[in-house]
Formats: sequence, structure tokens, C-alpha cells
Amino acid sequence: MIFQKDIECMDRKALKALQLERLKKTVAYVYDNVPMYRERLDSVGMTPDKVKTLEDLKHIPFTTKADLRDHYPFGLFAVPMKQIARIHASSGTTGKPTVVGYTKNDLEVWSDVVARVICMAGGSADDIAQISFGYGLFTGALGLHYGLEKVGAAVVPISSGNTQKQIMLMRDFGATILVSTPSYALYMSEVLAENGLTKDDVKLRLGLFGAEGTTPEMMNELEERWGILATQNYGLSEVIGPGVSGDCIYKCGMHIAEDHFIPEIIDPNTGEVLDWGEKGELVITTITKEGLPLLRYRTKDITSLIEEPCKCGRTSARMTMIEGRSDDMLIIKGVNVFPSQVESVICNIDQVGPHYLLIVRKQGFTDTLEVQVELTNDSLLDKFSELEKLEKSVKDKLHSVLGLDAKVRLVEPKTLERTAGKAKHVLDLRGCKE
Ligand code: DLL
Repeated sequence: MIFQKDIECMDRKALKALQLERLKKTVAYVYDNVPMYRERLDSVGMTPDKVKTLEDLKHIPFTTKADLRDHYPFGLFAVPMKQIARIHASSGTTGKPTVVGYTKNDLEVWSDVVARVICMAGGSADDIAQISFGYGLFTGALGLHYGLEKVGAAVVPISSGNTQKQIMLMRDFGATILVSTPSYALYMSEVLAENGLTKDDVKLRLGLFGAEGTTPEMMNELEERWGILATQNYGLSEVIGPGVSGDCIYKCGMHIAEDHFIPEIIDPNTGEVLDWGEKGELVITTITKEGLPLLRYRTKDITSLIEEPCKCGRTSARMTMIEGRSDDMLIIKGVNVFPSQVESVICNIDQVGPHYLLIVRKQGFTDTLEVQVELTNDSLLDKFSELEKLEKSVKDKLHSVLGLDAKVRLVEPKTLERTAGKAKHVLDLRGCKE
């Protein structure tokens, strides 16, 4: 039974009682087994016996990525190594990766929450799922892999890259589900077209996309290009990997597995807890994990929480599409800019997109933003005045959304870099000598 109605549609009062019971256990568990947590909890007087209500959570100090780095590789594990059954890591762009460990039971919970996400998006044992995430230390591929197996789908662990082969096998095997980052699904659709094929030549019906930011516009684009229902799911290695939350078929916010993770929203600057519905940084406390339990982990992801019940019948809280990461937010001439805002604009202009790159430079004391965006076809290339008009129109639309003047550079189709994993949309050259 994959739709876990008793949990997913639980009365919220009962759910909160379950969360409190598990929170108390977790605080006692980390106090006894993780020296960093014992020290931290002692330092604020939050010994386990002080946790009486869910509101007491706010008295517990945050955990950050820096804590994981400072205790690299296994210093925050709460069990001896012989109980660790799997190790994953998220690739830091610089330095050492963030290392996470799972006990056998954690792996069970993980495949369970991923199975929920698949099931709520409409995946079932009738599906053939092509997993085009890179296999390895990244949690995306193996996370979805075990969840899909639990659902009973036939799994094709093709991994990422070799896009021609992806298209060939997608057709030959009749994949009905594609699992990838949104940006790789977009690139694959281009390769499909380059092969003279359309969505009618494949059997895909559902996209399970995640691991990077996206926008409603990009999801619509993917639905059109592939003829699918494009859903997204969210998670992060530190917390478990994919499976923290996911879209149901109504796509009105990603349902959070609240029986395992307690979400909070905070002001990223002050750390103050915000009301549900307000936008801020997502903070997660794990309440069932054994290997690497985390109290109030700061995800850096900007979202808001919805508590009203969903049309699908699930009562679990939902989180809105991630607007960006607080550390991805660019401050240009004092204005806050998220790459997702640029994505929304360009996806709504027929002649350009959806690939783009933001380049930020410092000229003298002034920040400048250049937005490189691809023409959708090369028929405009030798029509100077039309190109100029288009450039101005993109610039105006960007200005109205960002409140900032950006230099727009229209580039030839298929010239911006494609990736098989998480897309990189920003090149911040401030601080570099060009
Ligand atoms: O990306 C886990 C995952 C894999 C989730 C596959 C969903 C599907 P990390 O590599 O540790 O783990 O990166 C976590 O990726 O903090 C977000 O910033 C971003 N992210 C993940 N899912 C989404 C999403 C995996 N649906 C970081 N929308 C997170 C926006 C996402 N950002």
C-alpha cells in the first residue's frame, strides 16, 4: 500500500501530537548521542526534559551546513559506523562535500517517503521509469530508484548524460515516467526534436522533476514539449535526499512528509520564526532519523507553507515552489534578484529562451547585470532591426519585474551551456579580474 492514507490524511491535531512525541524522542536521542548537540542544548538550557510543546522548538539553536563541514566527515552521526548502511554526499562547489549517513531503518523511511511522492504525482506499478539523474553520491538517483521500486514501477537506471541514448532507450523501452532535473528534461526535449521526433514518438506521461529551482513557466514548457504532467519534488541530502515533499496531481504546493520532518519558516536575516503563509527560509527538524538526525536545519531555500487541506484529500502541509536559495539571491545595485524571476520573464516571450545565463560584473563601483538569452530559432539572426526591437522588449520586461536595468544579449540558438545535472544560471564575476 503506497498511498498511506492513515498518515497522509491524518487529522492535524493527531499529527501534531505525533510530531511532539517524536520531537521529544529526537531531542533526547541527539542529546545522548551527538556531542555537538549536547553542548548546544546545554548552552541554552534546552535539556530534553524542557521540550513540552512544539512551540519549544524555537528555543533550540539552528544547525547549518557549516556544522556538518566542521564535523566532517562523520562527526554528527548519532550511531556507531557499524550501524551505518549507506553514505551519500552533496557536492560542495568548493572544498569538502557534505557527508550524510543512513541506518537500515533510515533507508526504509527514505524509500517510503519517496514512494509517497511518486504515488501522489500519479506514478504506479504500471509505469516504466527512466532515471536520468546521475547515480553516485548524489541522493537524487538512488533516492528515486528505491522509491520507484517500492511503488512497483519498472526502473531504468540509465543515469545522466549520453542524451542520444536516453532518447533511443526512452522510445525502445516505452518509458512512461522521466526522472531528472527540469533543465536536463528541457535539454532532452531539444535532442528529441533534433532527431526529428516529437512528443508523439514517446510514451512519457509523467515527469518527476527536482533537485534544482524551477518556475511555473518552465514546468508548463516541459508539459508542452513532452506531453506530460510535469510535477516536482523537493529534498536535500542533509535532511534525507528527495522525499521531503512533492506535488500531488493538483500541483498546488508540495506535500511535506510531516510525520518525519517538522517544517518552520524563518526570516533568513534575523532567524525570527515567521507565520505560516509568510515567505522566508525553510528550516527542517528530522524526527525519525537515526544516522544523522538534525535539529532546525537551515535549508537556505526560500518558500512558504500552506496548511489548508488539499483537493487530493491529504492534510499534510504544503510548501510553495522554491523561489530561490538565500545564498543564490543576487544583490545588484542594492536590488534583490533571483534567477527564477528572469526565468519567468523569458519563458513568457516566444522568440527567446528558455535557456539563460546571468552575468554580474562590477564596473568601477557599480554592479551590472547582463542577461544572455537564446533566440528560439535563427530566422531573426540577419534582421537587425527586429533583433533590436526584441532586445528592447526583453529588457523592458526584465525591468518591470526586477526593477533594474539589465543589459540583454541575445545569443544564437543552442549556444548556452547545457547540463545533465543541476543547471548553473549565474556567473558572478564581481571580485574577479576579467
Ligand atoms: O537535490 C535532493 C533531491 C534530488 C531532491 C532529486 C529532489 C530530487 P542536494 O544535492 O543536497 O539534494 O541539493 C539540495 O537542491 O536545498 C534546494 O536548493 C535544491 N532543490 C532540491 N529540490 C528542489 C526543488 C537534492 N524541487 C538543494 N525545487 C536544496 C527547487 C530544489 N530547489
